[in-house]
Amino acid sequence: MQTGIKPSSDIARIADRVRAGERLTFEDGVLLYDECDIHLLGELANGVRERKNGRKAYYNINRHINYSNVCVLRCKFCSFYRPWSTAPADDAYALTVDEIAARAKEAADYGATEVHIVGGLHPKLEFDYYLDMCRAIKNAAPDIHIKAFTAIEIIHFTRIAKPRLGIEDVLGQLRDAGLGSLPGGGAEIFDDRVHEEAYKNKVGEAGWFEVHRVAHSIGMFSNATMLYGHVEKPAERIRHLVKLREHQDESIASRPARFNAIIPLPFIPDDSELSHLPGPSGLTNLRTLAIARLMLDNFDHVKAFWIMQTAKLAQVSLNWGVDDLDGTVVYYDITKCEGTGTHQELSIDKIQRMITEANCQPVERDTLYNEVHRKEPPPRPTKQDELLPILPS
Ligand code: V47
Repeated sequence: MQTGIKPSSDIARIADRVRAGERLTFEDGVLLYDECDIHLLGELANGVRERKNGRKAYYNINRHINYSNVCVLRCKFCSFYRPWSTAPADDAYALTVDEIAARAKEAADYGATEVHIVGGLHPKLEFDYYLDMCRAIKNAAPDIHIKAFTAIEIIHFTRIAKPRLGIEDVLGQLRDAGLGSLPGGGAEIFDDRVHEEAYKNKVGEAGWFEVHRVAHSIGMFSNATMLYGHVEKPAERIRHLVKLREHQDESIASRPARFNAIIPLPFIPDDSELSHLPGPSGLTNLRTLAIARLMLDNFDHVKAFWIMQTAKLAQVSLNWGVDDLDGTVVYYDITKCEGTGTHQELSIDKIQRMITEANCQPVERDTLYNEVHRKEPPPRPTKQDELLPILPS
């Protein structure tokens, strides 16, 4: 892509280093945010993407299940949680194990290879609920991969288990019950000031990394996220990415598993305590996805979660460093972009078309990025409203 805009000598030097496959520094990352023209950023990030993944763009057939919105934390950016109370809000909910298993089975019947399950820190659900959830899903849908529970939930489980357990025991028991890998949520921004300002009750950076360190040590893969566009500054985003890169270096060098993907998540202000803030622009989203690709040279995949990035921006980002869009999703309760409801779904045909329109090759993957080749397309519900709703009626 030729833009005709002459980069400053600093940016030109960074561009040369990217083209030579060299690692960028924290200062380089900050400069890219401050100064790099969006077209050059796209060219550079796309070059790295092509070195790692060619023109492939991955998606999966999955189902997100948010088991409960009751949460003790009260993070300011979150509009999903309902506080625990003896008189809970009308829309506070917790699905039963049977309801979750029924949704997983339904997903598997329609071709899903993964359920992605996260929820709030519910003060009354016991650790057995989460173990039973995994067992019931595996019973109902033996082949489905369970990617579940952010690092924050895992730490919560160490505290509610009776007797209390360490992280390794919690992960070991969940794995025996059927857990396959960890999603990347709950990372937010690894910075004390931002933590204090926006999610001060939440387990911080040390706890988040400890859970992923233990997961990688026992051979369990995971993802990483960055929630940006609220009270943090660009330099704090770069520091967050550098911390993830350092952790990934260690996992690659000394552990049997590592992070599969980075998922930069744009802050969606609606209905949160930070709803007075504007949220990041589309251009900031594109810039952040591209910079994540450039900074995280030891991550194989950069995912644009279309639910939060919007389908159109996610499509554009396939030429700005991104090689993965997440999946069909179907229901998502944590954020609702631009007035969408809980039913947020892209059909397989639609995802494939989006990818082809972006001049990429659609590749279905499983959770661990093995390619999935099907003889026939999976069955689909004849009518959408035949699907089980997210909440029991
Ligand atoms: O942990 C909460 C974030 C995360 C808001 O691992 C918000 O494959 C923006 O982690 N605006 C959940 N973000 C989503 C997540 C995820 C999504 C897709 C794929 C993967 C993966 C992980 O969403 C939460 C929190 O960090 N979040 N509220 C909000 N208002």
